[in-house]
Amino acid sequence: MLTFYSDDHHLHHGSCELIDGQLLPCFETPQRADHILQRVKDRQLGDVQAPTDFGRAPIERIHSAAYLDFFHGAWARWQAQNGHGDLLPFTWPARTLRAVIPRDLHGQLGYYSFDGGAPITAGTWQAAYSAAQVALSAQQAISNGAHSAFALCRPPGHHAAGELMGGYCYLNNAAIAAQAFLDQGKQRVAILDVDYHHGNGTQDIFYSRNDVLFASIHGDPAEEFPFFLGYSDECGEGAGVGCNFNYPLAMGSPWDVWSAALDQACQRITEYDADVIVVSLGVDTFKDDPISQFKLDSPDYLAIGRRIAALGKPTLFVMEGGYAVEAIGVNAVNVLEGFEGA
Ligand code: SS9
Ligand code: ZN
Repeated sequence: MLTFYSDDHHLHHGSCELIDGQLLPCFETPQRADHILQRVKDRQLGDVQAPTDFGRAPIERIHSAAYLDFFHGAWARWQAQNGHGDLLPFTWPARTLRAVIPRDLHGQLGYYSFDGGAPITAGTWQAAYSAAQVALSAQQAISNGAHSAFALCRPPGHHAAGELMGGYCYLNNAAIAAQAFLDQGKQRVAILDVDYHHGNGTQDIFYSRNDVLFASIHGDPAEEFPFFLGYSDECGEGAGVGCNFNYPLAMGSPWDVWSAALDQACQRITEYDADVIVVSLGVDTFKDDPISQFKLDSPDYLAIGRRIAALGKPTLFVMEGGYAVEAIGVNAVNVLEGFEGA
C-alpha cells in the first residue's frame, strides 16, 4: 500500500491543553506521526510519497473561504498584537449568545472553534494545509487505480466542521478527500470513522446529503468528548435521512462489543453500495490510550483491517487520533496490514 506523508506536520506542535482541570503537555504530538512513519518503513508496507499540492480549491469545497482566511491569517494577527504562546480561544457563542463575527482576534477565534483543544501556533496552518494535500494525494492515487492508499495525516481532521476547529482538528482531511472523489465522478462515498471519538465535523458536513454515508463507532457522547453530537438517534436530515449511523459504546467496551458495532456499520455500508470507502483511522480505541476508554489490543487492529477489506471496495485510510505514542505505529499499520491480508 502506498503511504502519503509530509514532514510539514512537525511545524505544528502545541504546548499545552486543559484536561480534567490541569494544563498538561498536548497529547497530539509530532512523535505520533513519526512513530507511524517508522512502522510503515519497518514493515515495508510500500513506498512513501510526498504530497502533490492541489491548492486551496479542493479544501474550499468543505471549508468556507472566510474560515480559511481566518485560520491562515490568525497567527500573524496574534504576532502583530505581541501575543505570546499558542493562540487559544476562551469564549464561544454558546446557546444564549449571538453567532455574530466580532472584529477582535479572540472573538473570531471563539466564533470559528468549538473547544480550546486546537491551538494555533506559527506552523499550524502550513501543517494542516499539507495534511489536506496528503489526503488529496492519496485520494488521487485511488482515482488513478490503486485499490487502497494511506494518508498519514497530522494534525487529524474529523472534529473539524465547515467553519469550526476543535478537538485537535483544523481541516477535515477525510471530508476533503471524500468530496474530491465525488467531484471527480464517483456517485457514493462511505466514510467509516473508527476513531474513539465521534467525528462530529464529518457528520455535520454531510448530514443533509445522500452522496456520502457516515458511520461512526465511538465513546458514548453522553459521557465522552465531543459530548454534543454522536448519539444513536442522529440519522441525517432532508435528503440525508438514512445516511448517518452512530454506534455510541459504553466506556470500557472490549473488542467483542466494538467488533459487533463494526459489523453493523459495515452492513450499512454494503447496503449503501458505495463506490469508494474513506476510513477515518483513529487508534485511540487502544486499551492503553491515555485519554480514551475502550479496550482494544494490538492484534484487534489486524481484524479491523480484514473486516474493512471484506467490503471489497477501493479504500482510502486517513489517519486521525491515537495517543498511546509507543503503540500507535503498530496499531495503525496493523489495520493496513490486516486490510492487505497479512
Ligand atoms: C478528554 C478531553 C478530550 C479532545 C480529544 C480530541 C481527540 C481527537 N478529557 N479532548 S481524535
Ligand atoms: Zn479521537
